[in-house]
Amino acid sequence: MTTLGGHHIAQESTLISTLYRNTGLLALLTALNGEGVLPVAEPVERHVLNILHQPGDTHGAHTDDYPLALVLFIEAPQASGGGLLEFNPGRRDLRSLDEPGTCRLHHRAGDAYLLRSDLTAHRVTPLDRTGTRRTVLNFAYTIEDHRAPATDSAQRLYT
Ligand SMILES: O=C(O)CCC(=O)C(=O)O
Ligand SMILES: [Fe+2]
Repeated sequence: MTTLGGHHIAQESTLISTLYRNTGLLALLTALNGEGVLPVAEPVERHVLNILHQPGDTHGAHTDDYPLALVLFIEAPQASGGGLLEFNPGRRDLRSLDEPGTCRLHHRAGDAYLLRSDLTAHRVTPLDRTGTRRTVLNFAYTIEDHRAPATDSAQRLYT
């Protein structure tokens, strides 16, 4: 997997940083979430690019530092090509992904999903073909009174 942190994206693209803070988008996310959704101030993790581009590339099981992830699909393989999102609704423990109830979803370029990503373990299944790419923008958002991230894993992945 190749990643690009938000600080690099902001240097190269005003479009993505502007879209991230778009008031209409924030209003939509607040309506969907049922409570106020706020942009993340931290520059590395607030909007990142993740590219799976080699057979076997995967995004392993984890939970996110911030409460909400809006994932926008720029490129995606066919459902048979891997790159499927897996999560077990309401389950935070990583083992839940190997237990009954796990959802496995395919997305196409142009799709997006919103996930309560700090409380839901999630991962992306390995790409299984050459010549396909799965490229997503992940916009992280927070909510009032959310505590600061407890680990440095995002810094290690994106800087
Ligand atoms: O690519 C995806 O669908 C998930 C991305 C993700 O979990 C992340 O960037 O933290
Ligand atoms: Fe995530």
